[in-house]
Amino acid sequence: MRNLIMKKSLQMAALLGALTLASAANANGVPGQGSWETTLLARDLDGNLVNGPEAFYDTALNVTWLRAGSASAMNWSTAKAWAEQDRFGLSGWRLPTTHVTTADGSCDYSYFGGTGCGFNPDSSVATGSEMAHLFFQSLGNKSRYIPGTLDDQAGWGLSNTGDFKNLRSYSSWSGTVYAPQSGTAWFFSLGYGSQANFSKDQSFYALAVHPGDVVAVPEPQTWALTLIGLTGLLLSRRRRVA
Ligand SMILES: [Ca+2]
Repeated sequence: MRNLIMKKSLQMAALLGALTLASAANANGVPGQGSWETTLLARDLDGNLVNGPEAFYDTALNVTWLRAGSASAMNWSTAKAWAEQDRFGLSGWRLPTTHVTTADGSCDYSYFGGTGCGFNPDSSVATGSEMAHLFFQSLGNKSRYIPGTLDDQAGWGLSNTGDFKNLRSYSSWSGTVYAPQSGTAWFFSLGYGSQANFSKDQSFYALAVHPGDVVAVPEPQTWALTLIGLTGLLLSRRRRVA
């Protein structure tokens, strides 16, 4: 009975965590915290090095994260459409996925010995969700509770946003639908280091990822200019030889 009450109150805490807006962090990355400095490789996708990278190749997950998260909170369908739009001449972008370990796809509370739901969810490459890996491993952030306890953890929250833009201390949609209730989908709280499912009508933020390493795709015009440049170079060389 006590366990049930505790579980209910934790579920409530997880939901509150999903809805509470702590801040819209956009600070510089924290050196030495997490692996982001070596595992998130800057990718310039717009051919302009002055404005910085547009994405980061995640060497651990083998996906490329769009540098800028969504500017606003959206319901799940809108967030999915936002993530899946073509960018830099490239299709195939998507919302991050959640790895669900239970047979029926339901919640398996991590603070009761499970892996997929609540605070401190699995963040491993093989069996964790992509956002959990980003939050815990790459950026070295901490969940609200000390793993296996109900005690607040010093320094919990989104203390490191790496070099991302619009990475907010708020919930972010996963592209994975919650199988037992198709009207809901998984989310990850970048404020509390927790994940669960919530009604698709709720407004959450979104991140976009692309499978593999996305490198700059030159526009046809750029190719043409490159060819003209090379042809000119060859001609001038020939003239010099002659
Ligand atoms: Ca750029």
